[in-house]
Amino acid sequence: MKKQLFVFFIFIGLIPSLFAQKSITQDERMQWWREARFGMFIHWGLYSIPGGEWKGKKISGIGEWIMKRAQIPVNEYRALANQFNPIKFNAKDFVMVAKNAGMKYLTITAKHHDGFAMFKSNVSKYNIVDATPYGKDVIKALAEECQKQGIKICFYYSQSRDWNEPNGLDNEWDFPKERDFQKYLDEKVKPQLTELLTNYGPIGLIWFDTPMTISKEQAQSLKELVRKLQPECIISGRIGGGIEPDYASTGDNAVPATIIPGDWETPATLNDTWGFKKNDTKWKSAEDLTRLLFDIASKGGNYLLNVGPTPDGLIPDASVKILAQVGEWMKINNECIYGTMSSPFPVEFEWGNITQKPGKLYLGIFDWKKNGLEIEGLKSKVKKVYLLADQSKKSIAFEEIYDKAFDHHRLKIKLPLLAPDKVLSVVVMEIDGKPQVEESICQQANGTVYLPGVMAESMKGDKLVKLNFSSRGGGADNWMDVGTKLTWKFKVDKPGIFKVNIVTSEKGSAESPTWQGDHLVKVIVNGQELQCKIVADRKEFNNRSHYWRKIFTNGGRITFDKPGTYQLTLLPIELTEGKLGFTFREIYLTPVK
Ligand code: JFZ
Repeated sequence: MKKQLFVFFIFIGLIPSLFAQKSITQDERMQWWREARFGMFIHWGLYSIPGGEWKGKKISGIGEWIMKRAQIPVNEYRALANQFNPIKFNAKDFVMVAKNAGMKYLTITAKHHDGFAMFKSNVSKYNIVDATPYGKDVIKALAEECQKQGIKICFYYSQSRDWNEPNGLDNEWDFPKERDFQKYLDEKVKPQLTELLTNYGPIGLIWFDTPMTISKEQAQSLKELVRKLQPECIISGRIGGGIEPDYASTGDNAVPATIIPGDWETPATLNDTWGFKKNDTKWKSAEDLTRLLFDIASKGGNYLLNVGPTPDGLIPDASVKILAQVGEWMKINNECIYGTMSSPFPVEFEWGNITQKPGKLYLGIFDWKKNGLEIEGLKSKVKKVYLLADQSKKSIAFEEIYDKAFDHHRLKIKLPLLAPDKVLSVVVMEIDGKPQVEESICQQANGTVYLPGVMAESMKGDKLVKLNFSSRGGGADNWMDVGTKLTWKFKVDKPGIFKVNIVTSEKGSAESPTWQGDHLVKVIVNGQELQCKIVADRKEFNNRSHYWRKIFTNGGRITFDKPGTYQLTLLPIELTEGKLGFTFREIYLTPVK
């Protein structure tokens, strides 16, 4: 009897914990995602059938937008479902492609703007199980396979645009203008999100997109729904309504020029489309993608790389091959990607970039320096240097130099003659404690002084202002007024004559980047004044932001006659009228031999 009473009380005592909501901190929620760094995006839907062509005509633009781009009537587009029969689809193959590339999560379009659900839905018959001859739930198959293979399954869901619903947003070619968006949210979006967050096990994240006019309350109610059903599920950057997402999304294919604090992700294409297009063969090289993966990690971000499966259910061969090549590199070098943090230096280097883990810096070098690499401004004590690809971790010689007069630290690393990897070679530096770097800008080993816009002090009159350099191409966004000026302080230890190169960048859509020049600017440095007109003296492909080139303007010459700390000011005198403004990115001061 006594024992029974004891058991009874134990049971009573446990009741509150049965009802307690397990609360989760933001760091806990983001943990797997920060560790992952690299994921696969899958854009797959009915649009893969036309694959960029409608009634014999090529339709320009991204493949999954064909319904809108060709203004296809709802009834004609819906009929595609009768043909959708991806019999070659095999969830295991999809997940293997991601896994082999070193990707840790997979985000698939559960419903894109066309409104068609790639999962079994009781909310709308317009779904892969009820409306196609195929009749099977590919999302279910993928979710199960991902769980088996230790990959996080995540869902893209278009919460505002729905070209199949009179109350969804954005189909204005086939539906009357008036709509009841709230009704659409209540009757389709929320019930479908509930299905997705109930029937497929734990979901890594929901990738919302193009929020359009969704209100704060509406976006908040979606966030609350996700939190209620799966508190651990991450909410991506494009939920809208000014609602705080769990991480930020950059523009598509946009790689920022510098470190961005906080959690963020660059979604990017392998060619120029997300959804499959028959004629898009503009594949990016595995080399470029690998370098971008490292560069993005160096700036603190995740890389979400897209594949667009064919209507019969295959990831295009070219995509499989490219990702496998990235995977080859990852097999040897993944330590410099998974779970790393951004570089201790605020800017990218001309030879590559840096990631870090406690006690270690990883130099990702794509421009190998057979005469050795010099790092300017690292104050931390270096304990050991070796190649990541070298399993024996054989020490590489290095020298730490401190210039007292300048209070300047320089590290010389004696690299082997041959790069261990043609694409991106990784040098590991073991350091004492947290990395410490000099605050001021240093002249680089090759003599160049690199003055990025983000590192300038920007003033408008006597007020500090903040320019935004995270736009596509990394140029200033919306610099429209002549009142704003930028100033840098920097150390020059190898004086001489220098060329002033003013670099602006293209911006706009990936399909048709734009640029505007003819602005009049002034550069003031060391008692010398230059005035110049921004013209395209040289255009340079930028392997860090593909679609948007750097435009170089030759601004003349300046002299530093002795070593010292100098200051340079850039100010516009006259800005050309127009929407683009002064897309200033950086100044290079390059020594004249
Ligand atoms: C959206 C979609 O419209 C597109 O079909 C695709 O799914 C892509 C991943 O996301 O397109 C966008 C959304 C936002 C930006 C660019 C394209 N943006 O912020 O630069």
